[in-house]
This record gives sequence, structure tokens and C-alpha cells, in this order.
Amino acid sequence: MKQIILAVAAACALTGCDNKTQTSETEMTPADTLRLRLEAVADSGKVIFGHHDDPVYGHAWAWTDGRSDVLETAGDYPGVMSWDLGGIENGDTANLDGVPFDRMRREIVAQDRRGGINAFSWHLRNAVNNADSWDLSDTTIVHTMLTDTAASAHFDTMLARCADFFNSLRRPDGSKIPVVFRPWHEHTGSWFWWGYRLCTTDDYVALWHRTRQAFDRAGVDNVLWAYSPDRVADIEQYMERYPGDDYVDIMGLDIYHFGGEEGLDTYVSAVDRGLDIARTAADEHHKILAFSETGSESLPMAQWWTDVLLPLLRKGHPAYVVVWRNAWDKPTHYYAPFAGDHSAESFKKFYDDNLTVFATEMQQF
Ligand code: BMA
Repeated sequence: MKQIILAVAAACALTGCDNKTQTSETEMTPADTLRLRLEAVADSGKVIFGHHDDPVYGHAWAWTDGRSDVLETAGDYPGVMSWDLGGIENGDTANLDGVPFDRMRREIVAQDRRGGINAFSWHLRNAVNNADSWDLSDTTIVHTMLTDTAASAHFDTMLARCADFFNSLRRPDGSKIPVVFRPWHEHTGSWFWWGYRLCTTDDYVALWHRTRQAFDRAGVDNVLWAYSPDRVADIEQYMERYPGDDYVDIMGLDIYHFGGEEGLDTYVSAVDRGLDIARTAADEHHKILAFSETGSESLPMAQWWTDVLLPLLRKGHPAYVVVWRNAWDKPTHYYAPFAGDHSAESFKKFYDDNLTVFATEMQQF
């Protein structure tokens, strides 16, 4: 599919778009258009910056329209807005961190209009006893969701609600907004009920297949699928639970920096190695590489953006990087700077660097 689209794009560039080309272009799904944009960014050697829940709350503020800690420090919105769908599975009106889904949808439309991208994780409750993502007390949850008749039927309902949300992401002209979806993340760790020690490889892969099939049934054609292990030792571990090329568009990686200066070497070597492994996997399978989650909570190192993250991105060159949320109600839980933060100056230099792409520059891709 990708080759056909690229061939069409090349023909278009050489000869102008004739009717035949136009027909082929209309056959591209919304997801295909996002894939091409991300490939163009990757080809340019640049890296898009992303922040979780950026325009809805930040450090010591919440729900004000138009605000963003990234905007207030860099002067621009992030190129990727990251969101979490936890709660959608139960038909909740707001997600697990209190973000109303209607507000989220409005911000997704705004981000799309300014040329930016939207990406989603899903910290969902389970379909057996409704416990949250971090509840590890039952190590048979995934298996039960796949095999027990009642749990399985409920899981289908949860998937259908999530699929409906993606189908509801529309531009004013009715066309669907393409997004990245990163379900079942950090599965090489064991802190979610779908984690490594909580299910078998077969069950984990079946979970992905089931999710994708439910979305296909619902007609979701605006999602690029991201696979995102946590830190890994080698490519075998990275690929161990890979659901297959037909199910994945983006090879991701989630690695956090713990312990400031003291944890620096551990973080840098884990990211260097992790991005190298994920790059090998992405190249072998013709996928896009992403640094799907990272950050240093409370940003203890004032030069973190320029001295730590920037060199890692320059070396690993993922298409985008996402840092986690600035919680309005947890004063030390923040990963992006805010006005007055001691890392704001380093962040502005990170923004000014040619490597990084924020919302305004996304209009070129
Ligand atoms: C975690 C923390 C939690 C939050 C969860 C889901 O990393 O930020 O406070 O509820 O992600 O967004």
C-alpha cells in the first residue's frame, strides 16, 4: 500500500495531478495521509516535539482555553498533542485524569487545524472486574477477557466505545482526523494488567489482534498503530510480543529518566540502546520510529532539554518524541517546563534548534 501511494505521489510531482492520480489519492485512508506526513518529517531528519494533555491543564492551572505550558515557554504549541482514553471504555464523560472527552475532541480538532498531530494512549480498566490499569492482583485478566464469554462480550463493548471515539474525530468538513493510537503500551514491564508477567505472549498478541479487528469492524480508518515497549536489552526482547506487520505502523519506545544527575548515565545508555534497537526493528519492518514517552519528572536538571534530550534525539532520530503531563493538581508531577521553571531557558533553545518541530513548523509537512 505504502509503495503504491509513494508511486502516486512521485507521479504527481513529475507530471502534475491528472484524473487518474486524483482517483488514487481519494483511495488513501486518513491514516495513510498521516503516515506520509510522519515519513516526510523522518526523511527531513527532524523530530516533532509532543506533550501529554498540553492545552487542557498544566502546572498550577486547569481547563483555561488557549493556555499551554509549552506555548508559555517556547512560544508555540507542541507538534504532537498526546491524550489518554482511560474511561472511554466505560462510557465516562471524562478520562481518568479528569479531561472531558468533548473538550479533548475540541482540542484535537484545533491541533489538527494548526497542522499538528494527535496521539493516544489508553490506561483502561479491565473487562473482568473493572479494576484500573495498575491493578496487578489478578494475573489472569487478559486471558479471561479473551476467553470467558461474558468478559469477552464486555471487552467488545469497551473496544467499540473506543473505536466510536476515533470515528468521531472530524474536521468541520466531516472528514476524519488521522491520529496515532498506542494501545497496550510498556508491555515489557509488569506494571499494567497487560504487562509481561501478567499474560503470555500468545494472549498479548491476541489482545492486539482483537483490538485491531474491532476497530476494522467499526470502520476506523484514521488510526496509525504504535507498538511501544519500555526499556529493552536487545531486539529479541523488543520484538518478542510484536503483533505483526499488518497490525503496527509505528515502532515506539517508552523510557523515563529517573533520579536526575545520578540517574543520567542509566537513562542515556538505556535510550541510546533502546532507540538503536527500535530503529533496527523499524527499518527491518518498514515502520516509523517514535520515542513515544519520556521525561524527567520535576526537571531537576536545568539544562535537560539541550544537554540530555537533544543529543539523544539527534542520535536516535525518531519522527517524534512525547513528554508526559504537567499535572495541575500534583505540584511535582510535571515533565515540560512552565513559565518560571528553571529549565525554561534550555527548553527555548531546544525549541530554537533546527532539529525540533513544533506546531507552526508542522504546516510544512
Ligand atoms: C501516570 C500519571 C498518573 C496518570 C496516568 C494516566 O503516568 O501521570 O497521574 O493518571 O499516567 O494518565
